[in-house]
Amino acid sequence: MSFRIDVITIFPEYLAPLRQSLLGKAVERGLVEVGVHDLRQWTDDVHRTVDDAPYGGGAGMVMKPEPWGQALDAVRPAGTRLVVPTPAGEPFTQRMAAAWAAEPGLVFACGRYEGIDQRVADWAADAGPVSEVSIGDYVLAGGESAVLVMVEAVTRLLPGVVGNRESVEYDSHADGLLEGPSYTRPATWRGHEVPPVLLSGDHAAIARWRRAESLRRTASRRPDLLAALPADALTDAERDV
Ligand code: 6GU
Repeated sequence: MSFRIDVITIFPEYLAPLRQSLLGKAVERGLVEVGVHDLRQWTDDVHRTVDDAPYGGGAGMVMKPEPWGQALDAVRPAGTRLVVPTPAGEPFTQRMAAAWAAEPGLVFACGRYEGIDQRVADWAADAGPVSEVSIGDYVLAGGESAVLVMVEAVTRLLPGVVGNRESVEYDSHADGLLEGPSYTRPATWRGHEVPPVLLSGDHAAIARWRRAESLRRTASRRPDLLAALPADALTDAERDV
């Protein structure tokens, strides 16, 4: 069974990268199916209107619910998770990506302007899970680039999409820590040396060094991640570093 991804957007050409690179190969190999749909095909007026002024006043435009209702009726399989990218959503995480990768597929609803009439997400929750998610604390013009980010994070976790399972298991965030630095040949480059332990052939020492670098980098760049680790995630010695 392949993982099914549908994206509903007013900028279908923005999603062209879904058919390239790692994901494009997964599509060619039948591991992933992708459908990109122009929301305007579900408009009824000559102007193909998808937005209107907000009730209560204020800046910007809100996406009308009717085209979204028809689009989701046509595109969303019963029970499939609906993902709505929005800067007002809960943070998208590696944990979420892993959970979603275990589902049969995903439908993404890309909002533009000031977002989609809230009743769309509220109504859609009767037919299956709905996730309103943000990819970070900054504002994008629309959800399309966030969908590219989330689809890449999810699909690389699907069985067979990435050749090297280990490279997925040891990624930054897989164990709640950032990955430490990596090196390749030459051993000396422009006066900078590769850390000698990596040339030692002592695999236990290398594993200890990598763990220490991972902790050092996380403490320096993402102290919030260290603080959020479960109580048993660090040894007493590690906690003191
Ligand atoms: Cl998911 N959408 C938009 N429009 N802006 C964002 C975002 C999503 N995540 C962060 N900023």
